[in-house]
Amino acid sequence: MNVAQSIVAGLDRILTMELVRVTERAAVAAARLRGRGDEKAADQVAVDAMRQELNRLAIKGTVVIGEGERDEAPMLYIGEEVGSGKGPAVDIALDPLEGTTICAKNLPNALAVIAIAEKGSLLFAPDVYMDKIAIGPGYADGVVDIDASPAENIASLAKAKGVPVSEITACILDRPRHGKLIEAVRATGAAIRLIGDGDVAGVIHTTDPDETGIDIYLGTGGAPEGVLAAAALRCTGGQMQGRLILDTPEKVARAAKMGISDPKRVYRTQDMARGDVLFAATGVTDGNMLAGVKFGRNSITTHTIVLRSSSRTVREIKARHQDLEKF
Ligand code: VTB
Repeated sequence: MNVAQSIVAGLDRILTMELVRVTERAAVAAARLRGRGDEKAADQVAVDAMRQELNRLAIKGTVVIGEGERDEAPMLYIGEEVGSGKGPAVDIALDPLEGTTICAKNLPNALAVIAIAEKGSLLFAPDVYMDKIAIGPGYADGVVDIDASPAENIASLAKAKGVPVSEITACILDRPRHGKLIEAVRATGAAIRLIGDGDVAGVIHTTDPDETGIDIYLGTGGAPEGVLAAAALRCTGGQMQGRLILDTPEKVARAAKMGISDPKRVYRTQDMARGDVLFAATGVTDGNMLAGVKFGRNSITTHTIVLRSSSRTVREIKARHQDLEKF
């Protein structure tokens, strides 16, 4: 390792812990508005809180996946410069409240999420749908394929896992557009966990099937959420493939403006999140992997997972915050 590399590695290590504060802060803000039926308000407080904490980090960050285009999001918009400006140039993908509806209804798996990567290494994805397939670590490359049928993928995964197909559970967003997919998966005998929102969590859940009960994620969701999930999988291992759904000339043109010349391209995990990647997610509501924020009489408890691709370290941080003024 040369000097420059060791400096980068050192900065990364510090940033790993710093990132935890960023998602913790956003999660606590959103959690205060859990179950209030107001998606927008919960999202807004999470955005404010995340931005405030992010601007304390010693980075020269550019938001590449954010709250929207500059004209539609006043804060954390795509292209916004964040951080103190003193430090490494990094790309940032974020979702201060992934699952605004989940939070508003106080259902499982709402998260505050962020990924940081070396400049130029996160896919600059337009806000369109992405077809996604993901499985956890420990499988040979190519066990599943976005172009294979659901039946083929599930049979192949079951074989690789050494279990009957009936012991495989697929996670799918509960949407009318997934009617055929759901039918096809059910026909195999596999189980489905239908989720209302939150496919970043859905994809990440494939990385720990023993804990979450999810073996495979299938279906279409937001492309920005796809990049965030890919960043997590880069750190934990696991395989993800995604293809943007550019089904109108307008979407093809929008993607082209962002540098996407092949509208049919299949992106693998490492195509969506290259180089050194850090990822953090804090639970807002209780979920399969992360507990939600707990408000005690004199303290607030948060549960965060923080990942680093270069070392493949998976840290879970349960924090009891007693200085409540900062929240
Ligand atoms: C998913 C889901 C998100 O958007 O990506 C979904 O994970 C896709 O859009 O939590 P539709 O709701 O149109 O299906 C969210 O629900 C919101 O970002």
